[in-house]
Amino acid sequence: MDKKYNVVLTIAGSDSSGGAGIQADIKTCSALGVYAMSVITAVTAQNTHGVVSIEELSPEIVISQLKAVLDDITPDAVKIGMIPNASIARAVCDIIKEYGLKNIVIDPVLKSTSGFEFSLKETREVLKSSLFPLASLITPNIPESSQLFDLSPTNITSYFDNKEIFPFDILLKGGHGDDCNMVTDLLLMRNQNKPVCFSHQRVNTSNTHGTGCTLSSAIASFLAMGFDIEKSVDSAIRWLSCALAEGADYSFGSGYGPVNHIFKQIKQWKLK
Ligand code: PXL
Repeated sequence: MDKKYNVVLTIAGSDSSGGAGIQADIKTCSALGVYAMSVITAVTAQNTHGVVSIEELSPEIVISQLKAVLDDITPDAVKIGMIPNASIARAVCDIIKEYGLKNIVIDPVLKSTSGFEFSLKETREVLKSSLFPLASLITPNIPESSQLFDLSPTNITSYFDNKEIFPFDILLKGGHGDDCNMVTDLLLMRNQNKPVCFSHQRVNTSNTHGTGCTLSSAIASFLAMGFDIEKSVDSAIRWLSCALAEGADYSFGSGYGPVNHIFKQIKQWKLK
């Protein structure tokens, strides 16, 4: 029998301004009707202009959070965002294996929208060698994809020619491309020989803080509902375009504001 509610676990950092990280993930899952559980890896102090400071949690408390929820509740999908250091990366790998977690979507958070570097070289090596191979889908933008995988929209054949080194699907997000009217995201899947292209209108807005977190948790939400990767990616991209478009009059702060995660709910519940 189909479950009435689906569950996503997000493992990510906290954003005090509420537009990215754990906060974006919980808002996204909730807006899409999925129950969100959250394991926090780091606390950032930030606003719409940038990150002021960051405190990494200990691997022990990350493991303790993970075990507490997983001993009780099995998520239908997992979204992984900020992994601030190699010890936490290793701890998350061990737990994924121990609990046999499935439908894992990783947003490789290297930098914030405002340019703050979140990930050091040693962490990136552990992510690449140990964490990414446990995922169903990784969602880098163009700079992340070239840094991590030496893949760009013009050389994606190296993905299809080297499937043994890419045991996961990749959504190469095109938002950093130079076409100011259209964005093309490329979904590279292990069981295909060419990419699936998602071309969509670029939404002209400065409220882009947390778009990566929001997209990856939307994909995890659709996977949790039982859709396949292609359908989940397609639905998440279309939903994010609406949340970006609806962000225009949802402006908080004077820097990069948030997307409007709750555009549907606001319309439904607006008090007269
Ligand atoms: O969007 C990347 C990101 C991920 N996680 C946290 C963040 C940000 C960007 O600001 O703050 C906690």
